[in-house]
Amino acid sequence: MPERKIRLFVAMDIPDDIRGLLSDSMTELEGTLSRARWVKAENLHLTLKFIGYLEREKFEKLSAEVCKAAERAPGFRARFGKPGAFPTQRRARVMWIGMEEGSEEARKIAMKLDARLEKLGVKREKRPFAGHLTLARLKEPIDCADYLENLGNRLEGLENMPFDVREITLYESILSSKGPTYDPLERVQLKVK
Ligand code: 2AM
Repeated sequence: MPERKIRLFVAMDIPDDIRGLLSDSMTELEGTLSRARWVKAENLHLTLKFIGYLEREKFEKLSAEVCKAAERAPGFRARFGKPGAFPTQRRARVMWIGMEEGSEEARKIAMKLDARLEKLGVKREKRPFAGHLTLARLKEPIDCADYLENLGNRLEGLENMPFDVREITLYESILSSKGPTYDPLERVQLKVK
């Protein structure tokens, strides 16, 4: 891809204690599910808007639109819940953790971003927003019901770990043969309630 374009997305970050808990459980499961590409602990995030490749000269305008969307969206309390899979548990391609609290607020931010960034030529998301934290991607679809149950037991504590979301982050995604690196370019504060 030419240097004049950068690959971007907007995400919600997660607190370090949750990152640590997820990372421990993922490491324990990794050995039993080798056909999966597990997300590196430092890369865990909840995507609000995937932007894709954008011409560098449009970056300032895009960043300004992300700021405007954030300014109008109040900070909120979030809590992760149970693991799940897309498209279904029996033919899973992606394993994730769902949001027990805060999904409506996250959806509203995603909608605002979708509408604002369309003006800059970013494709609107066709699928309904489903806030999720991706843990693993499968090379081929598998029945992952047992893994999800196992994961759910290990991650029971998550439901008692609420956290405040006060900002969103505009990331550059740099792809390489070693996997993606996510570079935070801007951290944007949400509206103080
Ligand atoms: P996912 O967790 O649903 O897979 C950075 O690539 C992030 O953007 C990923 O976490 C991914 O979310 C999300 N994303 C959404 N649509 C994408 C696409 N078409 N290509 C790559 N990533 C996408």
